[in-house]
Amino acid sequence: MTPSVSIIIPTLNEEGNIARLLFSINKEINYIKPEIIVVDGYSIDRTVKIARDNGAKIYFNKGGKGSALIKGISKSKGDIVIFMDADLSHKPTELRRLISAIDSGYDVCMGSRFLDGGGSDDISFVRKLGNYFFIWLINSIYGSKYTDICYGYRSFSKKALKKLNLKEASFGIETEISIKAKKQGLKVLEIPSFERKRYTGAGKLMALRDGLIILSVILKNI
Ligand SMILES: Nc1nc2c(ncn2[C@@H]2O[C@H](COP(=O)(O)OP(=O)(O)OP(=O)(O)O)[C@@H](O)[C@H]2O)c(=O)[nH]1
Ligand SMILES: [Mg+2]
Repeated sequence: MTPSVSIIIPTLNEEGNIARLLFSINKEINYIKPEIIVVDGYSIDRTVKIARDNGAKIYFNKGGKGSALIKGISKSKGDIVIFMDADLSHKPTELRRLISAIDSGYDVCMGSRFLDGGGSDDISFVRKLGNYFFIWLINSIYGSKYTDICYGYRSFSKKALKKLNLKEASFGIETEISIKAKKQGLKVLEIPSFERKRYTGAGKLMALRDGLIILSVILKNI
């Protein structure tokens, strides 16, 4: 049976990216007829109009990327839920693997840029160092074997999302997921993923501010 799939896309001023993304998602997995949920942080550009015109369901949310994803979860109907950025960093050609992992019984499937076959055109030296530090810290504290922590291209079973009961409003949400998934003994699969450079527009993550937030998420979940 074809699984029902919801793709949640948080957006903040992504007018130059969103149509291209929605088109390529459809091209890749049109046969599944995924539910596409865009949760917008009150963009001041044409993101919302373009997303709506291209068939997405639109919701609005104040707060950060994390709270947008949490809102999307509460609205989603699919048995499989996927988080995907709007800036074309996440390749739609990897969607099928994210879906089949959950379909075959995993609770969570996480794209990893640092597994063989993965990579990134989008990560600066400073961010890479920060990522390695956080991966080491989490694996040391929680006894996990993650190869990537802060990357947002992931899929979930609906049941796993309920259990995870996510709370982080910020860019710390991926870290919260990784920690809680390990603590709760969820069945997690990492797959190699290649992160492309954002296609156009400005990134919203600020390395120092968000690095400190991620650190606080790690410490408060101990
Ligand atoms: N709704 C909502 N979406 C957000 C917010 N901040 C970021 N996003 C979206 O979350 C996704 C990831 O944000 P990015 O700015 O691409 O973060 P990043 O990939 O670390 O940064 P770049 O490498 O510069 O692209 C994108 O789809 C953004 O539009 C927010 O406050 N609200
Ligand atoms: Mg990005």
